[in-house]
Amino acid sequence: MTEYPFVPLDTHREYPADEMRERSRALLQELRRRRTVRHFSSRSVPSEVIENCLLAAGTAPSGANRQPWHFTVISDPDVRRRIRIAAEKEEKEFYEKRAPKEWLEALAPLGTDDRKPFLENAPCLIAIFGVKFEELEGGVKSQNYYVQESVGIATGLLITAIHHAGLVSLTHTPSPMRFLNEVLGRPASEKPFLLLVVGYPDDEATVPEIGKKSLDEIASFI
Ligand code: IYR
Repeated sequence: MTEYPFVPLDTHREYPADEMRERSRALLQELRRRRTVRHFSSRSVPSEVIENCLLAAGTAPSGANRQPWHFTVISDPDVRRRIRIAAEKEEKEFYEKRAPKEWLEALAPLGTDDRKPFLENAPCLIAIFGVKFEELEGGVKSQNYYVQESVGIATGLLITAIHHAGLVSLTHTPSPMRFLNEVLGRPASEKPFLLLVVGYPDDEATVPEIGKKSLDEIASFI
């Protein structure tokens, strides 16, 4: 059993109350500008920006610090096409057969359907996997913990970093997503979490006029 050395916390910064208020307000305003976008330009994105955003996602807390995530960045047009074909096949089943009426009614105002042109138009797809266990030397399995929670937090940071860099994203969840393992050559120990579509918005991009819940609706203080 190895123990980590413990070192003084020297990265924390405390701000005067006014500055803290201002910083919290500024980040709120910045995040309020984020919109999920479904219409992408084909303009390519700088790879260093994507790399930095992935490293930002990788700062997320995780169960036992196992960092149980894997990101596959797909810019190859042939692979994007294969993903589009496989995703549209599943989505057709979903919209025509699998989805309960109530679910379809919830989606109707957003105008989504089984066509996913953004999987080919956008310059960058990031397939996010939760790593259930690592295979160590000699076939020994090392279990990961709180994989869904950890990968969810990392994905939130990734979306935030992408927005902060001035790009837009779309969380796409074709269901089921197992085809991603096959297309991207990932092992069965990795479970697809979601597909993040990343790029610049198309010049004609529109977004639905929807709002976010108020503080009263999302929080209680006792
Ligand atoms: N996966 C489908 C359906 C879908 C489901 C939810 I919940 C959404 O918020 C949006 C879409 C699709 O991507 O179209």
